[in-house]
Amino acid sequence: MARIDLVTGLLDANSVMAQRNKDVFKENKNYVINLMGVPGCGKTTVLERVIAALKEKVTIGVVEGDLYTTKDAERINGYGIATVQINTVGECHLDAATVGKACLDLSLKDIDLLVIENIGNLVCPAEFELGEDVKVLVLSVAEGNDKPWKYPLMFRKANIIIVNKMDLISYTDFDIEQFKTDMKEINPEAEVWPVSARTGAGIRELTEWLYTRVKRIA
Ligand SMILES: Nc1nc2c(ncn2[C@@H]2O[C@H](COP(=O)(O)OP(=O)(O)O)[C@@H](O)[C@H]2O)c(=O)[nH]1
Ligand SMILES: [Mg+2]
Repeated sequence: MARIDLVTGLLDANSVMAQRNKDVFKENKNYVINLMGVPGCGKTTVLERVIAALKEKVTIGVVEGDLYTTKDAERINGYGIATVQINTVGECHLDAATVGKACLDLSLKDIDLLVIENIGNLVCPAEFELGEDVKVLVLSVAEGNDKPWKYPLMFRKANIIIVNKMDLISYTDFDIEQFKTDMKEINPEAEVWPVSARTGAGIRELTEWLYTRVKRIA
């Protein structure tokens, strides 16, 4: 019983901070993505593709969540993008207060698109709002068709699901049509974008969609 109260309290406190972040993002006209998915699904690689496609058109900022290292932030910095690193030191998700604090190191008023790469995990990040406009989940074809059913909260909360590593699909038993059918049941509102961050297939459609969204509020 005590554990349940503690968890509820934590989530309530997080919601207050998430709303505060939302207000700040709105004031600064930032379109904010919470980028989620398991370790290795391709979050950073997809982000690199998006940056390469959009960095001349919109100003991008990135918050990189990682357990211990700065490896992803170094990759993103290589593109000349303002990046802040959060090391959670074992925590399996980012929370709104930590993100709000990290954003103090970014010039939000100059940023159109802010991407927050969350900790690789299909469980906890789904529960913690960060003040984002959109939750983007990356699922790679190597993860299997059972994942929406095994992690329903994440798949219910995601607004966009990027099915990545389509270049590898013939080596797996992943069935994209079955996935779309499952998603119609679990979360019919979610948009499904099959891409390969390796070959670039599907990336143009994704970035065009994103560009329209960013422009709408910038
Ligand atoms: N074949 C293939 N490999 C990919 C693709 N996207 C990412 N990878 C590889 O998957 C690994 C993990 O990618 P990364 O972006 O670091 O994943 P993250 O942990 O989710 O950020 C790296 O070796 C990438 O080169 C893809 O579309 N196809
Ligand atoms: Mg990464």
